[in-house]
Amino acid sequence: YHIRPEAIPKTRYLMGELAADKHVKYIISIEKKKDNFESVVMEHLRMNGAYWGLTTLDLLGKLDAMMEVLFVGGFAGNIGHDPHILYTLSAVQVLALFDKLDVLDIDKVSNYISGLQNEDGSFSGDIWGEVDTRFSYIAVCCLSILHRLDKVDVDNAVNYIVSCKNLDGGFGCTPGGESHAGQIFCCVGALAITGALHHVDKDLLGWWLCERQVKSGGLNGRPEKLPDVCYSWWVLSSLIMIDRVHWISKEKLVKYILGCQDLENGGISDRPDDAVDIFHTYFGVAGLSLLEYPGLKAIDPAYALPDDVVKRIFFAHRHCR
Ligand code: GRG
Ligand code: ZN
Repeated sequence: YHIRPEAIPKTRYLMGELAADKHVKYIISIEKKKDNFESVVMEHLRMNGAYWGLTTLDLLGKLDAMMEVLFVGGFAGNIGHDPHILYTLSAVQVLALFDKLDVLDIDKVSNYISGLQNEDGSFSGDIWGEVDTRFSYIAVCCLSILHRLDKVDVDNAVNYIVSCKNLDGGFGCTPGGESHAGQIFCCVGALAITGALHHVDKDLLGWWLCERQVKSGGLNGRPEKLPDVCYSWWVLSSLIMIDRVHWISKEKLVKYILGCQDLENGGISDRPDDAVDIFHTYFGVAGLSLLEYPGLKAIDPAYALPDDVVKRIFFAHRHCR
């Protein structure tokens, strides 16, 4: 994409406020420094990086102002890499952000996804067959965005997710797998999208999730673990989907996220004083959006896309279906 850095205003920020234009600058700078260490490590994740960076810009209200996108559809992590359902979702999300879903061969993409469903309702991530509730979420989310949920056995997909539910109310990767906030987001998100949230014990899961808030105000992903900004997404979106967000302190979490900013060069890290990255910058801003931080667009907790984008997907193009 083409960038106009001169369009970014220069502001000095105080601790305790969101350094919005620094973060815009940071996101844009990543695309420019394609061969530094972080970029090489992240190369296989470029499609996910595009989703994290571009969604953050949209939440900050800077998507249109900053760039035009020259986008060629592809569903691998990068050009020339193997396809995987993880990158397929990021590609679909990026196209949804730009209202360009029509460039897709929707039958081809939805056949690829439905071909990954197994007998027991689970989904594999690619032809190599690893099974994980992350892939159930991705399949359901992608097909819903493409209006093609009818291409898979939704009841069976729901049954598999329910079989990954634990006695503590949480969910794991596979049946019997330990509850983890990331997997909980995937399972609750997929159940929300398919209208099957009645399978969740909201009080039990809400209790487990709100116990993720630690003294500093941050959230961890499992008992006894360190807090990390990305759980502001995984935990908070789940709490919102089950109507239990008032069980944590929003003020303390806002403070924690703001304390993980690099106020000088932009970007957000997992914990205060760690190095920033695009993944935590996205989850920090998305978390603040869920917390209704002023000046940010609202984000949908199940689709992980701005509310206006989700509205456009399900209402604006009704006549096309
Ligand atoms: C559209 C937002 C969105 C996601 C797509 C890929 C995916 C669907 C979801 C991933 C869910 C997941 C498993 C997130 C957890 C990521 C993470 C921080 C893992 C680290 O786990 P550990 O055990 O670290 O290494 P902890 O924090 O427990 O010490
Ligand atoms: Zn993290």
